[in-house]
Formats: sequence, C-alpha cells, structure tokens
Amino acid sequence: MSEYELVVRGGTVVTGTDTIRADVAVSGGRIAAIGTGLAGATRIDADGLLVLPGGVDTHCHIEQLQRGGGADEESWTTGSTACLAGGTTSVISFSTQFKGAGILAPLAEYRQRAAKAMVDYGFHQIITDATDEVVWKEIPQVVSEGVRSLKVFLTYDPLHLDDRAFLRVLAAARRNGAMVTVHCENYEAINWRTEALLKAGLTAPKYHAWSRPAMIEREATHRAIALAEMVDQPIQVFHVSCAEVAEEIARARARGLKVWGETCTQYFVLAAEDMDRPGFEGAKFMCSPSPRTQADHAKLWREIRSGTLDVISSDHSGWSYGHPKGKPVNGTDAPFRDIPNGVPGLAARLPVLFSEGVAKGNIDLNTFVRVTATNPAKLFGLYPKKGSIAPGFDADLVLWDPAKKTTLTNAHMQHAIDYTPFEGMEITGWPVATLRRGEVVMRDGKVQAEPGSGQYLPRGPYDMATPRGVLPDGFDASAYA
Ligand code: DUC
Ligand code: ZN
Ligand code: ZN
Repeated sequence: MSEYELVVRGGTVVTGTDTIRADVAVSGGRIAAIGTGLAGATRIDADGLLVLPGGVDTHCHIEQLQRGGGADEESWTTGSTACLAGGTTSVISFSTQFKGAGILAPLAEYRQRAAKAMVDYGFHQIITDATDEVVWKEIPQVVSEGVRSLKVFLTYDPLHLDDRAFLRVLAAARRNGAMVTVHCENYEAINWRTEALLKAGLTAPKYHAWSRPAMIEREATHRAIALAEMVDQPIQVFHVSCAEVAEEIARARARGLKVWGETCTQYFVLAAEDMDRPGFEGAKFMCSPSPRTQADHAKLWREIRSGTLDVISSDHSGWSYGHPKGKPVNGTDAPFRDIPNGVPGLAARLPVLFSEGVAKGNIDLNTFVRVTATNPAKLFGLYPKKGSIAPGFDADLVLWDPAKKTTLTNAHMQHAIDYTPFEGMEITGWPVATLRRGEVVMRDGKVQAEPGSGQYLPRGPYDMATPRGVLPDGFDASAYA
C-alpha cells in the first residue's frame, strides 16, 4: 500500500521564502510530506512546472447583496469557476450592511448564497451604519461566527462613514479582535470636484479619474492611519493605487504601527488614459481609486519589492459592459458619476501578475507567492492553513507553466462578466492545473468541481489583528464609546 494518497512529482516547489525541486505528498486533503522519491496511490507529473500554493484573494466582491434585493452579476458558482481557472483556491468576499438596517440578516442570506462556492471562502463585514446596536451587539456576534475583519468606506454614497462613525468601528474591532480594512478616499473632496466637473460639462468616463486625484487618496490614507493609531487598532489600507499613497503606509510602518497596504492587479497595468476610449468603452476600466499613469506602474512594483505593499488582490467587482444591470445601468451616456465602479479580475490576477511581475523581472518568484498567497493568508487569519506549501497546510496547489505564452481573452476568465479589462495582453506563464485540498479541480482550463464543495473559513483571533497596547495618555476610549 502506498504511504500517501497523492504525490505531485518532480516539480519546482515555490513558497514565500524557498524554491526547491521536490515531490509534494498529500493525504486527507492536506500536505503530508515534501521530499524526493515520494510514492502515492495517485501521481501527478509536474516535471518542468512550478508548484505554487493556491492563490488567496482577500478582496473580491462575489454575489454581493444589492440594496433593494438581488446580488451582483458574479455568482458564487461563476466566481468560483473563475478563481479555480486562474489558480485561486481561497477568497474573502463581503457581507454587506444597508444604512438603516443591521448586519445579521444580510450575513445569514450571504452565507446561504456562499454555500454554493467551489473555492474555500470567508467574509469581511462591511459597516455602513455604526449604530449602538451594530457596534455593541452585532459586531461581537459576527466576529464569533468567524467574520474577523470589518470593511469601511471613507467615500461612496450611500456607504461612506464620517470620521466619528469610522472611530466607532475601529473601537468595536479593537474590543473584538478583528482587522479593519479601509477604502481611503476623501468623500467631500470627490463630491466637490465631481459637482464642478459636471457643471463644466465634463461628464465622459475619463473624468472619473479627474474627480479623485491621488492626493485625495493620500489624505484619506493619512487620516485613516492617524485615527487607527489613536484607537490602537490594526488596519489594512485597501487598493493603494500609487507610490505617493504607499508613502503614508511606509511612514506608519516606520513608527511601528500595525498598518498594512494592499494593491490590486489593475494598478500595475491600467492607467487613467484607458478611460479615454471612444464613447462608453472607457467605463470598462473605471474603478476606485482610479488607475493612475503608466509611469506609476514601475513605482508601484518598487513598493512591492520594499514590502510597503505586501498583498495584491483582485478587487474583482464585475459589471458587464452589455448587461442592462451592468456598466450601462444608467444608460451609455450617463455621466461618470452614475457608472458603477469596479473591474473583474478573479482569474486574471495570478497570470497578469506573474507575467508583469516575475517574467518581466519586477519581482522574484518568492515575492510573487508572498503577495498573492502567503501574506493575505497571514493578514486575515488563514495561516497556517492556507497560503504556503508545508506539512499540515491544506493541499491547495497550482501547477504553473512558467514559459507558456497566452494572449489573454475574456474566454480564459470563465467569469460571468462579458469583458476583461486585460483583453489582448500577451501573457507569459499560466496555471495548468489547480488542486483544492488535494482534489484536482482545474486541468488545462477545464474546471470540474461540485457547487457547494468549497468550505467556509471561520477565522479566530490572530496576532496581526491584535492591538499593540500603545494608547495616547494610556486611555482606552474604545472601552466606552
Ligand atoms: N472600488 C471599490 O472600492 N470596490 C469595488 C469596486 C471599486 O472600484
Ligand atoms: Zn474599496
Ligand atoms: Zn472592493
């Protein structure tokens, strides 16, 4: 009898720190051993391939509930298919709150919807209305159900929180041992500029970028960090679009604060000029914060190499170009203010980042693994179950052909959305098989997994979400307000 159920033979195993030629043995859905000459009941040949940990995408909007009923176009089954096609095996998506209502009922509905997932999944809890009931009663309950991160928006109607409400969420997170993730843009500044742009008749998609220049992202990032420092609460700044914003995070880190920075695939390849395509086409590239300039891409890679930004997510938020509830929900001549924000990217994330990052020499293989799998798993309490290849970890593996050349098209993405903003990109490197807990769920682009075979990932207390214990004047206001 073979010692192991499955052995992935002869590949190059890559973790966040090491690259070694080795076999990986799997039993009971977990990695059982790493070595040479391992034998198993089943064998997968990985000669010439990289063996990477399954991608961990800790910022993606899948089947997110919408105000007034229904949910985003991307369902848990289509979203899971896209993830597995692109080498991602775990995600953290968002349970919502609608102003004037609580968070328990939407979470219950969202859990039911997510039960169809084929990827393993957890949730961030969005807070848009920091009432006493929510911060003192409901947040403790959702955290006890394993939702150990809260998401706040400092801009966007009707989601945004003012500083007082943001402080109440930071305090609630501190009391309950949860991470806080923050969308940092200045609400009033965006509204003021938008009003002026619309009055001036500047309404085309490209003016989306003009409505929210980098300094308003930098200002909100600075403010979020200062307020988190006062409360002594760890935060991750979501979707940092450029180096000038990352500088705020570097300063916070140099002071020893528990502040981390995420960026997303699109900020390495898209630019504001993409929104200047004829007619409505620019809407395909519209997301917030706005993509910046081509020159910003190289600077952003530097922030990855320095470690200031240590997670790259997709921020997948799909709105089809030709669907009446998608980008043109308010008509194809709607002013930029009324076009839904977001770009799809679940399947594109790893191939685009490998190609632009590793194949073009911007980062090494281990950094690629760290920012797409290991660090997100650590930052959100999924480690040491997800995010690396070592005995005891879930056997989430991607067999990766580092030399394969592909012209990326929307058909490769396998999502519900009718376009990809990365259409036509020449890509080097591609996932040829995905294993989720030891099961082959994608081979040569064909995804085969049962809806409902994804597992919920409840998250318990963990160090990165634990406050430092450093408070102004030693006074813990979060115990009272
Ligand atoms: N920005 C977000 O903050 N979320 C989803 C889409 C987007 O563009
Ligand atoms: Zn956001
Ligand atoms: Zn988002």
